[in-house]
Amino acid sequence: MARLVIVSNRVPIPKSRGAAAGGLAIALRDLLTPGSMWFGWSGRLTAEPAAQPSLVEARGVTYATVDLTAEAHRSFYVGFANGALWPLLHFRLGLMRFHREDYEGYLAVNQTFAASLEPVLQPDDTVWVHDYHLIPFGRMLRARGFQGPIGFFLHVPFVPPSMLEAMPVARELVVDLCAYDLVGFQTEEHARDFRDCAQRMLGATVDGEWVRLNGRRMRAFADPIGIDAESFAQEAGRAASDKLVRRVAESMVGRALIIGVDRMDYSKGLPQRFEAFGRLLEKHPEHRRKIHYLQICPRSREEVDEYRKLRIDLDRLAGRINGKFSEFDWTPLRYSARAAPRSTLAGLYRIGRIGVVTPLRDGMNLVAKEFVASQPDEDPGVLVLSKFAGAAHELTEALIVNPFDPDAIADAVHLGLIMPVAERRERHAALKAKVLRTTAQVYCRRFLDALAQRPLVRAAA
Ligand code: GDG
Repeated sequence: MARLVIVSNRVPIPKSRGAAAGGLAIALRDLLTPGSMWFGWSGRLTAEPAAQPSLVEARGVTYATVDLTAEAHRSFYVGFANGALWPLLHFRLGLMRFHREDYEGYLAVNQTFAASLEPVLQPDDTVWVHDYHLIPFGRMLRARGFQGPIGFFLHVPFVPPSMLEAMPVARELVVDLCAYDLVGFQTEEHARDFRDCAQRMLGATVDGEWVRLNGRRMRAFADPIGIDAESFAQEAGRAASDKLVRRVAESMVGRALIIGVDRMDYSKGLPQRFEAFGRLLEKHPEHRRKIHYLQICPRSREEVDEYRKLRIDLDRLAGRINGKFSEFDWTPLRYSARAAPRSTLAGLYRIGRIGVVTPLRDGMNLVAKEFVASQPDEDPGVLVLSKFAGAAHELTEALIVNPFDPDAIADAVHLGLIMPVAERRERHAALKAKVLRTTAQVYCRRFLDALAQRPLVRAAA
């Protein structure tokens, strides 16, 4: 059987546990059977990185990592990937900071990665590349002579041509995506936007999911990512005995818990959500003293200015809401910038009466699925979900809101708080069935099956 090689920016080597709060590490955790390899950045900055990857083996899986110089990391990761691509792909043109030297650095790091992976590849390996940090990687690996299948999955959204064109190197990015055999997106909308870009910007021919460019065919399809729903649900059940979960439950003294869990990122719509909570307490004073809103938002990407500004905004907003509505024995909003252990998180989702997931734009959003999986079937809570999260394409029984409208979020939370148990059960049963169906395993299998069809595709092209 062909060996699977995963390539991603960060490599979650099992012993470095705490590092893996991101969605990708979790989705791929179960895919790596003995014999497979995971390649990427070590997380270390060194003055003179070795050309060969350093290899660590854990449970039969080889983790191959390379170091970066501080300057390469700045231009590749902070500058181009997170300072230009991330805002662009989340529809935030105003936050996009494009500098040609950052793009050069991005290309150079991709080239370094391709140069150090290629010598350790075997001819019949299958290579699966992940996310926006590594768009040119496939073309570069191909140029070094690797002939096996190379697939790419974009975890974040994609944008229509009119928006992508604002990026000065848009054409290059679309050409690079077309160099893969298969590109997967979270939703059909993102896949279609990409095919439109290939057609409009490169003159490619599009036929259903297939894109033909310069006599070569590639496929761009939707493959929504999921979670390991069964085991998450079990973990949530067990977590009732978690010390921290018990302490939170006791501190609620019968009040309803509204819970939000997000990396501290401007795409997650946190200021609007905080504002919505203030609106809820204003418009529906009957809920005062009867609810608590707990927002867990571990800090992320603090090297990027915009993220530091967000932290300051949230501190200010939280202070304002608590200053306005707190009583001597009731604080409406609790907000923590520290990461919680995964089992605690599962337990907190379970005792949550309302899950608020209101990103302004999100590839999928796994928190929505984790909240659904964790809820008790007999007395489930309600999910309030942004229409701009990929998850909203599947989880249509949630209360779907426009995340730019704090009043609409407040109204949905109110509706969730007063919703009769029969309706909550009905919605939850439908949502849970979906989360159990589109799991992380199903997502991986679909992608790898589609990638395995590629030799036939070549023959047909
Ligand atoms: C990208 C895309 C796409 C969060 N806080 C803590 C914690 N988390 C975990 C959550 C969840 C994961 O991190 C976050 O995943 P999301 O999907 O919500 O968002 P991104 O990190 O932006 O992920 C996204 C995803 O990739 C997968 O393709 O869905 O659209 O942006 O699993 O539970 N985990 C722990 N403590 C925390 O405090 N342990």
